[in-house]
Amino acid sequence: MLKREEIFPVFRKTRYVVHVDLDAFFASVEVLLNPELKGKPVVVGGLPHERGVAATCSYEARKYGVHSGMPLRQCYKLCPQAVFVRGNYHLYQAFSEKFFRILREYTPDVEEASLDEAYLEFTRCRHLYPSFSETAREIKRRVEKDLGLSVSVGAASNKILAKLATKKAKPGGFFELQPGEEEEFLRELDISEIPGIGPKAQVMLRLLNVHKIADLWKLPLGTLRSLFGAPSDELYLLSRGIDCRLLEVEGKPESFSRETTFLQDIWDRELLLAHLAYLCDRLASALRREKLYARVVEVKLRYSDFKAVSRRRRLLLPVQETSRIYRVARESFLELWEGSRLALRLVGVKGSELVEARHLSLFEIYSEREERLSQALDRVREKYGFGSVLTVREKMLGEVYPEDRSRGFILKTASLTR
Ligand code: DCP
Ligand code: CA
Repeated sequence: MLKREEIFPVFRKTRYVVHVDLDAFFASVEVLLNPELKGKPVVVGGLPHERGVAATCSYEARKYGVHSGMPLRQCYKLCPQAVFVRGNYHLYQAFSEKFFRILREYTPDVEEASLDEAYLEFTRCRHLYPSFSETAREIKRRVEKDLGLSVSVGAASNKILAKLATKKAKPGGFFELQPGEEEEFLRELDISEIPGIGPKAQVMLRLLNVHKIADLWKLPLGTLRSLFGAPSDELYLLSRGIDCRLLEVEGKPESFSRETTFLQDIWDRELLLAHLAYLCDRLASALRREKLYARVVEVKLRYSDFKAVSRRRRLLLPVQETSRIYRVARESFLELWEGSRLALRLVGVKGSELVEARHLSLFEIYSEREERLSQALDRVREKYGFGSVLTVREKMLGEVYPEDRSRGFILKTASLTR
C-alpha cells in the first residue's frame, strides 16, 4: 500500500476543474414548462402502459425507487400517482444548447460530457479570474437564473474528483473538494461510483468483500489486472483520485452533418423529402449558430439492403440558409434515389468546406431579408424548441409521428416551403 503522500499529490495545486450537471434534466424541463408538476413525481419517457423505459424522473419519483432505464410499467407499479410524460427531445436539445452557450462565456475549455453535463477548466484563462471558487458559484447562479433549471456543481483538482464532488452536491448543491481532503472524501464512497466499474465488475469485487473505495485500495495492482485486464491501471489510479485526463474540448469543426435512421424503412417520396427538409433545416441552424457557410453539400442515402450512396455538390456560392441548402440537397436526392423500388433506412445531409461569414466576399452575401428571417427563426427556436416553428414540409413529419408532434405553428414562407 502506498503512503498517503505518494497517493494524493498529483495536480493538486495546478488544476481547477469544475463539473456541472443539470438535475433530473428532462423532468426538470417538463416541470419548468408546466408548473403544475412542481413537487410531484414525474416520469419522462412514455405513458404508464407503453413499452419502453423511463429516460429520467424527478427527485420526487426517485423516492419511490423509480430511476432512469426502468421499464415504464415497473415505474407505474412503484409510483402509480406519478405524472407520466412522453417528452420532447428537441426541446431538451434547445435547453442543452443554451446551457453550453452560458458555460462557454466563462472559458473556452468546456467538455460536453453529455447533453446536460460538462467539465470546465480555467487553467488557460486563470488571469481573468481572481477566485475560481467564486467563478464556479457564479456559473451555478447564472445557469439557474437563465435556464430556470436546478444544477449541481462540483470542483476539484481533476475530472474524476470534480464529478464525484458533483454527485455529493446533488441535487442543487455546490461542493468543492479542498486539496488534502481527497483521501477522506473517497474512502467511504461505494465502488459503483467509479466510472468503469460496471455491474459485472461490482459483483466480482463484492465477492472479494470489496464494497467501498477504501477496500479497493487494499487490492494490489496485480490482483486487479488478473481480474479486469487492461483497464485495471486506470481503475487503480482513478480509485485513488489520480486522474491526468485533459478535457476533450472540441476544436473548430470541419463539417456539420445531420442524419436520421428511420424506425421503419421508408418508400414514400414525400415523406423522404420531409425528412430531408428537416435535416437541412437542422444543418442550416447549426451553421448559423457557428456563423459558418458551407461550400459543399452532400446527401447520403442508405437502402434497406444497407447499400449506401452519396452525392456531393460544390457550390459557387457557399450556403447557410435552410431553403438554399434544401434546394441543393433535394436535387442530389432525386438524382440518387432509385424510386420506390427499394426502401430507404437512412437519409443524411452534410455541409463541408466551411467558410466563416466574415471571409465571404460581397458577392457571396445573400439578401438581408433572408438573414433577418433566419435570425428571427433562431430566436424563437432557442426559446421554445426547434419544433416550435416548422415548414409545411417538415410539419408532415409531425403528422406521421404524432407522438413527436410539434407544439408550434407552421411557417408559411414561400422561400422556406418551396
Ligand atoms: N437519459 C436517458 N436515458 C438514460 C439516462 C439518461 O434518456 N438511460 C437522459 C435523461 C436525463 C438526461 O439524459 O434527464 C441526463 O442524464 P443524467 O444521467 O444526468 O440524469 P438526470 O439529469 O435525469 O438526473 P441527475 O440529477 O441524476 O443528473
Ligand atoms: Ca443530469
